[in-house]
Amino acid sequence: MGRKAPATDTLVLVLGDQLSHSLSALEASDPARTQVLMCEVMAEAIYVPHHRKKIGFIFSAMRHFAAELTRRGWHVTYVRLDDPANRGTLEDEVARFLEATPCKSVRISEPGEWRLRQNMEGWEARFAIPVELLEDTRFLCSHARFDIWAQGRRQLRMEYFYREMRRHTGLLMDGDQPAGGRWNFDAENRKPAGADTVFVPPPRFPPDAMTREVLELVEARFSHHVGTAHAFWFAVTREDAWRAFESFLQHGLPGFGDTQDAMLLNARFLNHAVISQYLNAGLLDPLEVCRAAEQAWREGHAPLNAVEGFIRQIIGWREYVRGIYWREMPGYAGQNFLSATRPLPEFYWTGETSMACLRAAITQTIEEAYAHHIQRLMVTGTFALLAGISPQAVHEWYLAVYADAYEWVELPNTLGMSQFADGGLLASKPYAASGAYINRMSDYCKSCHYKVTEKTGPRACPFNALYWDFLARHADKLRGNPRMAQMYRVWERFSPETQAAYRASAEAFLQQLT
Ligand code: FAD
Ligand code: DLZ
Ligand code: SF4
Repeated sequence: MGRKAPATDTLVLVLGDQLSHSLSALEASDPARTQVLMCEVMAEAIYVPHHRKKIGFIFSAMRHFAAELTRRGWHVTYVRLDDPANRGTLEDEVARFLEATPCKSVRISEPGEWRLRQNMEGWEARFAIPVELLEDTRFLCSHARFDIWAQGRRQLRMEYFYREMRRHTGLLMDGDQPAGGRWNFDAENRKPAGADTVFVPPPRFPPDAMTREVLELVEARFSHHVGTAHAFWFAVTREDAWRAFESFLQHGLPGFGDTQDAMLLNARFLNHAVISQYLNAGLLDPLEVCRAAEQAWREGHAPLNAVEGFIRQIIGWREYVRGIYWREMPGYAGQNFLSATRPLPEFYWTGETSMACLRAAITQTIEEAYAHHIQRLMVTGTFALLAGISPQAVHEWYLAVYADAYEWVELPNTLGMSQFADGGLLASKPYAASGAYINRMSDYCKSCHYKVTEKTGPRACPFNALYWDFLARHADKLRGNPRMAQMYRVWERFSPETQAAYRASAEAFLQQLT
């Protein structure tokens, strides 16, 4: 700080999840006439109590990216969290920079969260210079394109959006037809993992001096946040993130589809890519990873069901939830279709519970700042749904604990897909399930205090009674859903005594939960 530049420069603010050299704000700027500002600020680290590994990852990746920008000839000002002059918010740091270094305008690629966008929309008035918010072109579907697709549709189903994105990107297309003659190979995916399946975990990158300094800072300033910064292994540069992705291409991608929904106590990552934290922070480019996956199939290194499944997650789900987020905010965050109000149980922050599935998913989350999709959806998510936990409390937890969590992607997944709080905008039915599902897809139940085959009583798997209690509690809202009709017919065939036993068992469990 302190260099007086002539007021001819543009200030480009680069956020902690915008670590891409192809960022629209950088591409639109001339390094010779641009001041780049990056700041570690307390407000972004604590608006939810982010996991210590997540803060460590973001700060270290920011510092490495700032150094790369400088090497490429950009004039970068980097504000550290412990800079005594640090004013603690992005807005106040931009103000401080402009006081010392007048600029003629500010340019930013749009942020990924609504709250920050709202805040930035007031900056022009405060700073009395133009503030330009550019589209984030790292996404494959612009806001306008998503709105055109969504316009006039009764239901916004991902599958149809995904087909549009296949045509738009040309990925896995043979002319105007899907490769292999089908858009979706899910029917061949989602098997339990055999006990003898061998999984290669993601590569671990030992922290360099820059990362070690960040981790010390995180332990000193955020020791009250969930997790630990110790045993840190994330990549913090694009180069290493690409190495991690190449390891997945070689070892994980061929079996990706088969074990997509499996869960195992001793294999935390199975065949998952473990790249969402890199994609979302900007270290990896979504189109580039999808093209590499397609090439792996075309060269015979991975089967089509796996590659199609992987590409669908990225150009389908990832883009689709972002489209929903920006279309539905700000009202979306407050939705609570099932009027769920129970506070989040304390064990979500500690992993201390007798339910082996939740203990595994939460302990892993605390240690790694990572859990794979089915752990998030069908273990921590389904339990919260069945137990009637406030979707806003669930949302804050997911946003805090995962290294890949930013509201644009986390909120629709949590509030919509997992908690059905949007009443079915995103998912056609709630992801409710009894213990049988977890037992089929995992080895968790074998070591559980509870018995998955027991339906009621103190040692019965809590998911069982909670499942039927959930259906009974929400019959007025869910009975008419055609995809729930079959389960309601089963419930209605139970004798009044059986129904009462389920409900009493669920009630007893929920009482001790609070
Ligand atoms: P893989 O299983 O290997 O999938 C490959 C990639 O596909 C991921 O890296 C991710 O970029 C993308 N992807 C897969 N599923 C989704 C999805 N449903 N939505 C968006 N992208 C997807 N993902 C986040 O990136 N950030 C979040 O904050 C987040 N919160 C979630 C909360 C809940 C309740 C649920 C059910 C899912 C959430 N997801 C979130 C989606 C998904 O769980 C993660 O993207 C995935 O687990 C990341 O691990 P991976 O890289 O090993 O993914
Ligand atoms: C998540 C995060 C954290 C923990 N810290 C910072 C920070 O200090 N500086 C910064 O520019 N960005 C940070 N981020 C990422 C932002 O919160 C993110 O850019 C917004 O949530 C929009 O997606
Ligand atoms: Fe989870 Fe129930 Fe299985 Fe225990 S028995 S691991 S609570 S599903």
